[in-house]
Amino acid sequence: MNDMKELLRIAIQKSGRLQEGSLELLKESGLAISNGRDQLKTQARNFPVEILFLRDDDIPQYVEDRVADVGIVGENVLREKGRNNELVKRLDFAKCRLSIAVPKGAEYTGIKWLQGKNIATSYPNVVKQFLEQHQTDAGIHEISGSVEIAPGIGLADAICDIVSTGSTLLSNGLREVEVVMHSEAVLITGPALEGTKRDILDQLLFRMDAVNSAKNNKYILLNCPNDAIPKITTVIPGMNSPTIMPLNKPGWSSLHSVVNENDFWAKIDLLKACGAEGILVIPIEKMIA
Ligand code: PRT
Ligand code: ZN
Repeated sequence: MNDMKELLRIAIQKSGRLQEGSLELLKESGLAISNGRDQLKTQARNFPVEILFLRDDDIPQYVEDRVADVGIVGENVLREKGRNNELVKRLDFAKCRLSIAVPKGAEYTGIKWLQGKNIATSYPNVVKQFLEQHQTDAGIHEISGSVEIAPGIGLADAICDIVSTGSTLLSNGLREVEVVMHSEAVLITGPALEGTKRDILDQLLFRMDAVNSAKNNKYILLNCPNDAIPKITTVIPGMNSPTIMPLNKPGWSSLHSVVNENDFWAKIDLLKACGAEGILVIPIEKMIA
């Protein structure tokens, strides 16, 4: 019998903006990994996974070529470089957008303003597709870094680059005028992953779901008069239904539930309006529906 254990090989960024978030997600999914400096690869001690550390731009190709089975990259890189890759899961970190920016003083009138102009970018394929979609013909000048200085030195009329807070654009006298795409870190696979590797990936995805739902939700405890319970239950129904426990004070209960991070503040206001008091909100570590 072949006792060589099959491993799922996961490619993540060696260093840069995706590295920390990728490692954190894998660790929170229960993988015991040590990431020494200058390591090219490492094996999880308690899960059949090997991590490869690579440049993010190379990851879609390595995954396609089966050097790695799955990878974590920005959606922007996937769109630019990926051909035979499948987006398996959005990972909810490294959020940014790929945008077109023009010099602050330019009288930008809309996408047609770009007609006949020159755009500097590290994302020629994405920009080409965007221009085609908007039936606009512009020159694309591919550069690999410091794209934001291109208009200032007369290399281009506009740029297309990653924007997060927008402060890089601002300090280079540029103004964001079109969002070409929104991006976040994503998990990708190559063509049709099967067998043991597929099973390992499914286990890992299950864990990642538990980690991410926990992050997006909070455990909430509050006190309320008993007659407010039905109304509060409609505001925070929880995973199944809230838990109700009597307070020592007649006519009052303690209600426990789960609330989503996104509409958290709006719900707190509603709960207060229903008569809730003593509201406690506690982080959840893992959440399995
Ligand atoms: O060495 P390697 O090739 O692996 O890394 P890299 O230099 O190509 O990539 P890296 O580490 O800079 O970014 C990796 C991924 O992080 C990107 O592909 C995006 O998906 C994502 N991401 C999220 C970002 C940003 N936020 C971001 N702010 N990538 C780059 N930036 C740049 C932006 O271009 C600007 O120049 O950061 C600068 C600051 O942004 P502002 O708008 O906050 O000023
Ligand atoms: Zn890169």
